[in-house]
Amino acid sequence: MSWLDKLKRGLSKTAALFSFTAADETALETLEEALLRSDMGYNTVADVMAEVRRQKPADGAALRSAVKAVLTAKVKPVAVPLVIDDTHRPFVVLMIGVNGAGKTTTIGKLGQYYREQGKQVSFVAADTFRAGAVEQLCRWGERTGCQVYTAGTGADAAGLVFDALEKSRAVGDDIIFIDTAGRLQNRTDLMDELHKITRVIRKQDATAPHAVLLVLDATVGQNALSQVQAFRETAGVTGMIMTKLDGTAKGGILVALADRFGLPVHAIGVGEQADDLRAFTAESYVDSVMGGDDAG
Ligand SMILES: Nc1nc2c(ncn2[C@@H]2O[C@H](COP(=O)(O)OP(=O)(O)OP(=O)(O)O)[C@@H](O)[C@H]2O)c(=O)[nH]1
Ligand SMILES: [Mg+2]
Repeated sequence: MSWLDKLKRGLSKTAALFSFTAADETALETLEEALLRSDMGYNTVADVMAEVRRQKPADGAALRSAVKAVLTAKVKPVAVPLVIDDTHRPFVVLMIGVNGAGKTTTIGKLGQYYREQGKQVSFVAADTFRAGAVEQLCRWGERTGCQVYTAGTGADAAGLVFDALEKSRAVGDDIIFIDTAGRLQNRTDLMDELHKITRVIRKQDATAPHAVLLVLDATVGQNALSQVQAFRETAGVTGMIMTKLDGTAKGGILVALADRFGLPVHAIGVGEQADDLRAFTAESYVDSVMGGDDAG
């Protein structure tokens, strides 16, 4: 099954609602409901509806293409790939997010991707909080041929990060991904730990971290908004990766996020395997939300 098929399968529950036989009030109501069900949120839906109405679509096909155009325009500005600036060696990427969002898995996938590009990549197991977290990242290291820096469960995460960056620079890594413990956005103690990690990174390289990636689980729907809000303020998020789009009908949340924050969405997760990560593009995303491959 192709990744687009996986994505469509996840979103197909909403997709069926996007074929219209007319552009009348009933169709517009159906459209509004479909957008709300995809977890786009009231404000964004109201905005989309207003723009669609302004275009005065004459029939079902015109309505469908109007929706497509409006959604694509909203999402396009945030479809920005992650750029690895190779003047930084290593390019330091800090991965953050709530528990279970997919941080560790996404690091594994990114490691695989950049190894295939010929980069020398390492990981830091700075989730010293959850039992099993170090081992999980080590398995990804073995699978992808990336060095993993560890200090074991219970160790000081910031201390490990400091040492790992020093070693990484010494061996000439191109990229280093720092895995962190999952933390709820309202846990100030854990948010403080994140600050401490950032401070320690800057001691090794004043320009780092070069990317702070917030990993978001698409299946949480509207809750993603408060996660972005909190992590953006406390951790200086530079971009996002949305996971689990293969298993959800709530993919509309991405439009709400684009609308509200305008932060780059670098990639999307469409499964649990090493190659289940895709660049995020507006067209394929909107196609998948709307059911895609018709003339509309
Ligand atoms: N279907 C699907 N599952 C995913 C995806 N990304 C991650 N997962 C699964 O989600 C679960 C949690 O992933 P982890 O990578 O451990 O998440 P985490 O953010 O590191 O979790 P903590 O370290 O506990 O905070 C695992 O079972 C992953 O296999 C995805 O894109 N699609
Ligand atoms: Mg993890």
